[in-house]
Amino acid sequence: MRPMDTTLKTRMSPSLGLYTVASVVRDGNDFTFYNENVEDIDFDAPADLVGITVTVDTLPRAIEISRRYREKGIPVVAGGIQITSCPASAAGEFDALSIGFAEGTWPDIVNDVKRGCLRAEYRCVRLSPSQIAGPAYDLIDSSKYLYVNVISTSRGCPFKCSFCYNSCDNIRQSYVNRPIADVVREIRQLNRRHIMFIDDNFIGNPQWTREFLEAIRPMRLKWQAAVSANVADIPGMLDLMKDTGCTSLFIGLESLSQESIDLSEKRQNSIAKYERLCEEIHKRGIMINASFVFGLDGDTPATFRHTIDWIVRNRLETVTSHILTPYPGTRQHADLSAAGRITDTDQRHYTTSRVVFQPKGMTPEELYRGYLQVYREVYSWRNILRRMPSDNRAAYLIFNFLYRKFGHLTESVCRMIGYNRLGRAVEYLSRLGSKLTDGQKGRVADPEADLATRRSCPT
Ligand code: B12
Ligand code: SF4
Repeated sequence: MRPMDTTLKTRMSPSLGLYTVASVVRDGNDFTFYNENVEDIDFDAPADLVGITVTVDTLPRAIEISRRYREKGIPVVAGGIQITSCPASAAGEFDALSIGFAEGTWPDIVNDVKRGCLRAEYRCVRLSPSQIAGPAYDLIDSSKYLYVNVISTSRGCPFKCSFCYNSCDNIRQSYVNRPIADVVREIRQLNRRHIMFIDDNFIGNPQWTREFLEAIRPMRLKWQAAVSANVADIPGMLDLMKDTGCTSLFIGLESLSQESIDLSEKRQNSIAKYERLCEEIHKRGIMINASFVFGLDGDTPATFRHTIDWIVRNRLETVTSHILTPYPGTRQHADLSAAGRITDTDQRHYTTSRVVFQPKGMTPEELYRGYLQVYREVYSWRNILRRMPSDNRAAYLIFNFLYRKFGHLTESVCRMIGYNRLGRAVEYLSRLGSKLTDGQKGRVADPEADLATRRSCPT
């Protein structure tokens, strides 16, 4: 956890990666899931095969777990973002590595384990839309999490920002959407009126997004998603989002320095358009969760003050900050490594809350202090009140106070009543404060009938 986090962060939602692996080869297999953010692993429980999903910071722990199982003679396969981005970092630590999508590797892995001929590497870096599997939601123990109403509608991102895992060599396929009917079916299966789309980029193919939003319009959902900063440049997109129940958009603004943005090869971001972007989103009653990265080469100690003032002035409802972290396999990592600027190679520290490289425009201490200052000041009482929006006040106050300001108190309440119950209560309170939009009123709530009359999307 980062200094400003509580277990509300680590118990926010389950790892969809593992539940997707489970849904790929379901028949005739039993699964046990362990999430060490939530529970201990029972290493004595019987297993024929162990699969671990690995992100950058969890690699060292995944290696420890692997060793314990391998000592018992149980084969261990590692997959996920880190293994896909930088398989070399895990070489020799697992019996097999799964590079890319489980949909194309796991069936072979299971068969090969059964036949006793597991290979060292399995690879699937391209998928067609209909090959994308949905997670086995029915296997999730929802009592452990704040939210299980999380849905992934795509894989990848059309952009390749240099600090993102999407810039890695093994991420060959730039972007692929699932068939709309599959996602609609999943929403129905979850049976919830509030959905979080957790794609890297929900507008990676605007034509798909338009067709999808039209398909869910009759469901009268409230939803949120992550989008790239070009959302306001796509004609009609923000209006359609508003009309179909969008309450909040997560956007990687990353920096207020165009030099830093250009160095990150983030071509879709233009600082000159940021204020208009915020205005256009706010005008439609949608909240903004902006993400910033500090320590890029255009940043100096003055960056923090300037960014905080800008955030408050533009009344951004929520802000997520990161210290630039060079993920192995990314272009950023290659550049910093070549320049001899990586100062800490312990991946447990690669949580975006530690300085693991030598910044250019400030000292590592200034970067760390500035990062903490952003959280402290953006979420001060005064600034929470100054940033207050005119719409969605309930959701705004819940996030700013219950999650950020009084997270430890909320965490204690969760321990008493259960994380999922609190998640449900928050959803209910947020819905009270946001009405059905005009675009949603008077529509029949039968998206499948509606879909049948719609031409299928080419993606
Ligand atoms: C939702 C999400 C969250 C949620 C939920 C996290 C969770 N419990 O999983 C929250 C908000 C809590 C979160 C928190 C954080 N996150 Co996050 N998160 C995501 C996000 C947007 C989606 C993850 C997802 O569900 N994807 C959908 C599934 C289906 O895809 P998948 O996991 O890749 O799985 C596929 C393959 O990889 C493969 N696969 C995966 N696992 C395995 C295992 C085996 C055995 C096999 C065979 C195959 C396989 O098959 C799957 C199906 O195709 C990703 C971005 C992304 N696109 O993945 C970032 C991402 C994973 N997060 C990231 C980060 C940095 C964090 C934080 C550290 C942020 C912070 N500073 O606090 C924290 C860490 C919290 C923690 N330690 O638990 C980074 C990780 C970077 C890296 N290189 O490792 C990512 C990649 C974002 C990014 N673009 O940089 N996150
Ligand atoms: S827009 Fe976001 S998800 Fe896409 S490559 Fe850039 S940082 Fe990664």
